[in-house]
Amino acid sequence: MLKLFGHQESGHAFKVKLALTIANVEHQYEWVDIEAPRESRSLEFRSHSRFSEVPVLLDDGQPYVQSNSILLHIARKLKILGGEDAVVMQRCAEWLFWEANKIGMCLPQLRAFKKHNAPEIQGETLQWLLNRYDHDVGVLNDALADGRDFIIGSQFTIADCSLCGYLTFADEAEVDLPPFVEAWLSRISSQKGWKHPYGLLAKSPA
Ligand SMILES: N[C@@H](CCC(=O)N[C@@H](CS)C(=O)NCC(=O)O)C(=O)O
Repeated sequence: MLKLFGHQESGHAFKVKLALTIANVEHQYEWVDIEAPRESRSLEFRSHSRFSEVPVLLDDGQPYVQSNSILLHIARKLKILGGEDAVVMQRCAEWLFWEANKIGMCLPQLRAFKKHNAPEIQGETLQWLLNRYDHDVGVLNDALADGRDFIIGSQFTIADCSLCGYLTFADEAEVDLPPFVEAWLSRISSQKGWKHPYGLLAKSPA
């Protein structure tokens, strides 16, 4: 049995929830109050979350942490979303590592700045993040410009789940989406079962 711990504000948790939902994998979901002090979270969550963060996935009681690593586990074990083929899985892993260091290292911070006016993200730091986002989203746009449906090709994979985790919140970060990225996000949101993180990861899912 799978059990996911998450929160609707977390693009990292969204990546995993989206993968499980679109692949129609049965799982339990527990909402974690990530705005509350860490020590107030449930004992089950605390005992399994090595870094005290969501997402955490329990698979038969074994904890898996770090969103992209969880995605690799799900795909490989269940042979879904790219895990059916070793070469596709390798291409997915490359995009997952790229995401963690690129989109995942500017867009969550830009969103935090716009949403919470994060005081540590100002001036030159803010400009650096904006430049970084422009570059990173450009790389993604160029990759999608050949007309492929999803980032690896015609198949929706864990790489799409990872890359869209925070791009789904681009409006809140008040950044632009180039045309091929916007069209790709729209194809993702047309997948059966897709919901915005605010619905999919809510305390009491709609
Ligand atoms: N690198 C981690 C990032 C996870 C993360 O930053 N989680 C945040 C929410 S987006 C969290 O749990 N924050 C609450 C806390 O740190 O107490 C991943 O990919 O899973």
